Amino acid sequence: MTTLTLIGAPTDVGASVLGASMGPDALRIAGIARAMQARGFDVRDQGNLAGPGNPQAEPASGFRHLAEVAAWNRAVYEATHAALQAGQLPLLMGGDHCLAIGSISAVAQHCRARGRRLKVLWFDAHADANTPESSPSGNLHGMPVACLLGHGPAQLTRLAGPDAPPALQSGQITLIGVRSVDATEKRFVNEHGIEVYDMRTIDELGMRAVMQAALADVDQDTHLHVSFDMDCLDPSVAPGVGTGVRGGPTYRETQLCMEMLADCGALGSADLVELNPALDVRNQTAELAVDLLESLFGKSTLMRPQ
Ligand code: 5AB
Ligand code: MN
Ligand code: MN
Ligand code: MN
Repeated sequence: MTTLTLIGAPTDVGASVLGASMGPDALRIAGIARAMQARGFDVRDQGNLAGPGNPQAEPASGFRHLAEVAAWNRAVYEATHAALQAGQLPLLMGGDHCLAIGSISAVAQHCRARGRRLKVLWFDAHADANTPESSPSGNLHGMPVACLLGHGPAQLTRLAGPDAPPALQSGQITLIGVRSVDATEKRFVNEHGIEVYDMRTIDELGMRAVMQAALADVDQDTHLHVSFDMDCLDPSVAPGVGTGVRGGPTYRETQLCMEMLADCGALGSADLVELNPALDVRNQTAELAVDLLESLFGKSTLMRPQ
């Protein structure tokens, strides 16, 4: 039986809208542990990591809260790495999306040490590819993709050690659901040749073809990491997010993504981030997150034999 380790990171230091810090408890209240047990996992809820509070300070040299973001990411890195080393499947419960720097850096280090191929699927309304030079806000939840590719402050690009290479090469990450991209991010994504399935592509090709293409190079030897920003979904179904953008995938389209990810059988770790209970209505976005995670981990409504 696989052990699924729930890692809570209750912080919103990477965002300017407050509230994502309550995400882990909202997921617990929505029954994440029970739902994952029902999927056949031995579930260990590690509780919440500790870290600095949110100073709500103005940006300094292009960032808000760099020291605090670095401290949280070090904690996420250590917890994620320890879980992977113990043969467990870590599920990061954020928290804002800056925390994926820590989780994915740990996954990359783990895969590097074992010679395993890593592929990251990044579900998001945003590209999260700003650098401190380009960011319009200074918010570090808008920069994790750039940091993971080695563009950002050393405190965040070298979590695996002073001599570690960037966590990812640009061919290892695919962005899905994108519809709000800053001009500078567009340039970054294009210059680095990052694979992107934006909403227009999803409209034109349909979610099934997009997911088939995104998973085309994933095989049984691949460690697949899913970084899921709840604002990927249309805000009409997922209101509990700090930076919602209309025109996202529907409930069914997102379920199909999760089901196809489950079918590929390569999932090794995941982040569920940017859930903001302060903006939610009766915890429905947390319940939706648990519902999607059930599908991601193999719950199926399929009525025909496969
Ligand atoms: B999220 C914006 N591009 O950099 C910026 O929610 C938004 O993790 C970032 O995807 C949104 O501030 C970050 C305008
Ligand atoms: Mn994001
Ligand atoms: Mn987003
Ligand atoms: Mn580069």
